[in-house]
Amino acid sequence: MAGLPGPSGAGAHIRGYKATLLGLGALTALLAGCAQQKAEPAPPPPRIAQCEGLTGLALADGKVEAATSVAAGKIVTPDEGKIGLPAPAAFCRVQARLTPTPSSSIRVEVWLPEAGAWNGKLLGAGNGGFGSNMQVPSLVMRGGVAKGYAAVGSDMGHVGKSDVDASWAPGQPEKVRDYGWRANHLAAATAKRVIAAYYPAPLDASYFHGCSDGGREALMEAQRFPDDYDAILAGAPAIPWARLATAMAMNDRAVFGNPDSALPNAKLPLLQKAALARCDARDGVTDGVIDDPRSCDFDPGVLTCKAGDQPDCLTPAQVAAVRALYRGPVDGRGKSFYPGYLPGMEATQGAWDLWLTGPGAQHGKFSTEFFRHFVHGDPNWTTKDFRLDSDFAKAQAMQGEINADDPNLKPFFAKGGKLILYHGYGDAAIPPQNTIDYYQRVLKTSGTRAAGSVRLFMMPGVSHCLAGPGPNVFDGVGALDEWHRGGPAPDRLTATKFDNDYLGFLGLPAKTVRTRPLCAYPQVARWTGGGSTDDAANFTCTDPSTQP
Ligand SMILES: [Ca+2]
Repeated sequence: MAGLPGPSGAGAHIRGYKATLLGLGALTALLAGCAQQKAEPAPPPPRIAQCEGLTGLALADGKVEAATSVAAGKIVTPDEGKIGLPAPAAFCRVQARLTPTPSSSIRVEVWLPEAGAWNGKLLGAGNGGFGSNMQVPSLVMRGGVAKGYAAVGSDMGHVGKSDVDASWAPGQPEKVRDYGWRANHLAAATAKRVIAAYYPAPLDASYFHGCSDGGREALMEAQRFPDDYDAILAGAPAIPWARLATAMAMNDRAVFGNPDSALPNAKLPLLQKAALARCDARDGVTDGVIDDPRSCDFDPGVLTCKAGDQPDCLTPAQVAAVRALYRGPVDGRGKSFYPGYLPGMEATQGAWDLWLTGPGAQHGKFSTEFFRHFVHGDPNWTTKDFRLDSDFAKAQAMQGEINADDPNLKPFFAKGGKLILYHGYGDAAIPPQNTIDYYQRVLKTSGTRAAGSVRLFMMPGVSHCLAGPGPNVFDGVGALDEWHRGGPAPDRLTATKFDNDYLGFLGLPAKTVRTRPLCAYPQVARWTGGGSTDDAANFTCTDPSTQP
């Protein structure tokens, strides 16, 4: 394992996965345009058995710039200057550049396991935040290659300082389209052409996995390009972007709009402790996790200071801010604008501190970047300038390129497509209720095939996409694969809590702390009453109305 970054190095590498996995979000007017973008099927290229021989391969919208054999264990650095990770197996690293329009420049990588190790399938990987690099997709691709998948990812067609940077967008409508929907669609086509050129056997199946913005990208593929993938795994989808970004600006104002309402990190444990004291045991297991925090009737008003501001209580302004975060933003008539966040994980590292309340919290950063560069074209705009009516209307006007909340998945389901959605109940970036709402709209809108084609797994105690006190690492792609190959729709998956969830996610050495079933919504996991509560075997998936 020479050269393997230690846990802290890998943790640093992955922090982007938590910090920046956000996404943009609906379009109908562009569908006709999308259809026009579809290239005519190209004849299969002549087969090239040598990896390096793929260099220069012509693609519909570009070419392969480099193809390099990578030995197992060699450190692969997807982005110059960033930390790399060891290759889990030998593969051929194909680097392509696509230029579907004169102002486009989409970097695509396809990672091809050796022919004898290839499982015949393709795994597409989503990005985080505003894209702009290969960091997040490379993690998913790495996991795919470890299991024999050919894998593909892209930088979504632009280079940014980080995936919280949208300063590349003004004056670049084609780059916004590349980010919004085109890059992943063309990446899928690129991967399929490279696969046809390299392997003697034909492609058997293709899947896509993304979380946060990657979840939005996953749904974009299901909604607009139903032929790209056979089955899709969408985590914590960032939809619809205009509403989400607006809600983020409102959440930022709820906390930072008044100097008295800002909530120091040191006070977050007061909230978590009080919420757990009220609701943790109700699910039958006192484990530091509220199984369905939507049912927890915790009011932060019980923590109100008797007088002044003390470290062990909240000021009335802080109580008001926390209530606003739980409730979610409301419009001028008091009507819910977007869902709120749920009690029980306020003090979890990487949850409220990172997203909602800490210095430089991501809600403020993402909403500022979104409104500055996608909406107003004003690099000086701040959330202090935010006005709900005018800003939301302007945001909606541009969201057609990036939004992916169309619940009509009939074409995807009609061809046999399968969709698994997942979302952590402790997510402080994108509210979990938003995904439950989307799932229910899909069932209502997508016809009789929907019930047999989509599953939702809500994850108790799980933060944004990954980590948290609840079991959070699970084999979603494996579940897609079994389902696509004719198995029954998944109703129960097993998730693991590791001592280091990032290492566990990457398949690197980590210690299992606890396993627990994830149950297809609306079912919940209930302890049978015997055996360890740290072992998934002692839980059943059951109707939530049954008493623990
Ligand atoms: Ca519990």
